[in-house]
Amino acid sequence: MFNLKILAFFSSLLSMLFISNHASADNIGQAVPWGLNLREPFSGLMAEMVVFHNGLLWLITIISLFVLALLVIIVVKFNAKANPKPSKTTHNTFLEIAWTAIPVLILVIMAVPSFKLLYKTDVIPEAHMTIKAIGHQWYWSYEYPDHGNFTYDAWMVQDAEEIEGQDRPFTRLLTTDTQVVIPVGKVIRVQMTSTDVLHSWTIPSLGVKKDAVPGRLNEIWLQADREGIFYGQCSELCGTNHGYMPIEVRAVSEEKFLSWVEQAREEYAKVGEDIDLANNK
Ligand SMILES: [Cu+2]
Repeated sequence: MFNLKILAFFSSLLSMLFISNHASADNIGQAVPWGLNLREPFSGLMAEMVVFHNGLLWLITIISLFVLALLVIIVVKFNAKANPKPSKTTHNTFLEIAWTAIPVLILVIMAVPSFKLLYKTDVIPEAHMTIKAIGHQWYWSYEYPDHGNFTYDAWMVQDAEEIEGQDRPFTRLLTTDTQVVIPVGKVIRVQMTSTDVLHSWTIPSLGVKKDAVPGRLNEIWLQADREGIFYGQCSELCGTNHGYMPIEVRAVSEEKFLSWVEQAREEYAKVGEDIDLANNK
C-alpha cells in the first residue's frame, strides 16, 4: 500500500514534467521560464532524443523506487527492535548471480536504442547542402560553399535597437546580427572548425552539438521540420566572452532561402576574396 502511494506520487510528478515541455507559440527554439525537461524538438532527430530521454527517465525512476522499497523493508523489518535475533546467513549464490546479471541485462537493453540514435546522429544522410561554421574568440563566421561560397560573421546583438525593423524578436544574449539561414525540411551538413581555441556549435532544438577544433574539420547534420528560429550558444569554455557568442539559425521555405542567398551573395564577401576596403571594391 505504502509503495503504491509513493509510485502514484512519482508518476504524477513525472507526468507534470512531461507536459511542462512548453510549446513555443511562435516557433522559437529557446529555453522558456520555468521550463522543465528538454526543450521542444524542431527536428526528427531531437524528437527521438526526447523519447529516448523520457524512456530512460521512467526506467531510472522504477529502479530507484525498487531500491528505495528494499531499503524501507530492511529498515522496518530488520531493525534491532523488530528482529532481535539476526540470521547468520552470509551467501546466497542465486541472489548474487541475479543482482549482477539483471543490471547487466538492463544496460544491454538500454544500449541498443542508445547506439542506434548515436549512429543516426553520426552518419550524415544524403545532404542537400553544406554550411561551414567557424569559431572565433568570440563570434562565429559562416561559409556557404554550395551557394557561391560567400562568408559572413555573426556577432551577438547588444540591444533591441540594433535589429529594429527586422522581422524577428530580440532575445538577450541569443540574438545575432546575421542569422544562419537554412531551407526547412532539407538535410543540411554543417562542418565546423575553429581559428583559435575549442568552441562548440550547438542547437538544442535541432539536437545538434559538435566541437569546433582548430586544424580539424568536424561535421554534423540537421534537418528542421518547421520554419522558425532556433537559438544556441557556444558550448565549450573558450575564454572570457564564451557566453557571448550565440548562434541563431532560421529555417525558411526553399523560396525564401534562395532569395536570401541572392541578397547574401551581393552583400557578403566571397571566401578568400581580397577586398580593397579603401576603395570599397
Ligand atoms: Cu566559443
